[in-house]
Amino acid sequence: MGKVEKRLLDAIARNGAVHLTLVDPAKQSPKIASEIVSGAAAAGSDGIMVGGSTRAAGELLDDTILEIKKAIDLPVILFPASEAGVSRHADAIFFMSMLNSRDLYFITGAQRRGAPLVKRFGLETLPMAYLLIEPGGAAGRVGKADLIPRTKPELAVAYALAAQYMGMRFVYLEAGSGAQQPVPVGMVKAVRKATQTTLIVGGGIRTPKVAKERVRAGAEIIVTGTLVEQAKDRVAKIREMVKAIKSARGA
Ligand code: 1GP
Repeated sequence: MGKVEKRLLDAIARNGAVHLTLVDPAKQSPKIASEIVSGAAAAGSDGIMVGGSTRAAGELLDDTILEIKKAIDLPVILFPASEAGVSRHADAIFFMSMLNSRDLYFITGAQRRGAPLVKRFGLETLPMAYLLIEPGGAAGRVGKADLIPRTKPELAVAYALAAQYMGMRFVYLEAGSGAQQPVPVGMVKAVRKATQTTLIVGGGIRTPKVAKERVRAGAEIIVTGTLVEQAKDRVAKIREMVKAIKSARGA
């Protein structure tokens, strides 16, 4: 296990759950991205995920990561939409497969193309199953996902078990960025109960209450993107979110 994974697991062991801040390089300049993550770090977020859009690539991706790393010392984990989302400047990469895509490219194609680069850059890999739940948002559309219905937790469980049996250590239940409805609590609970992987939940989580319910149901990593992009009083908003996530298990 690499350093970043160990740091995440240690933080989960200490606090019950952690918060990751998602930054999409296509949505703001590298300078603004560094301001966003400085706020997130001050508020107690545990790491930064970079990616989430097909335009998050090349120089813009590299420059965003370099600015982020200048500003803070939280781990920076790539969250690539394709092989173009690999950067030598990150600390680690969610080496992910969208198991419920209808397109082989998102299951093994991008991975085959990206793997030699990951090796060349010496990036730490965090093997992750990326499961798209209704409504799925842009990630679901772009990734041609056969969306898991909100009413079918058993289907999410089946995919998550398959991921575990294939050796993936992380499962991400994704409702899509900006989703009106986050992943249902019952689905989080069912996946938690049936599997031992580290469980990530994201998409449409905007309030501490919604985050807390999902941590109590078994999520160990909560991802928010939109919240940090939009918030005027960003640090206060993330601080409330982080507090809810880290106190959820004890309370
Ligand atoms: C998207 O789950 C993440 O990949 C974050 O979603 O932007 O809705 O927080 P939000």
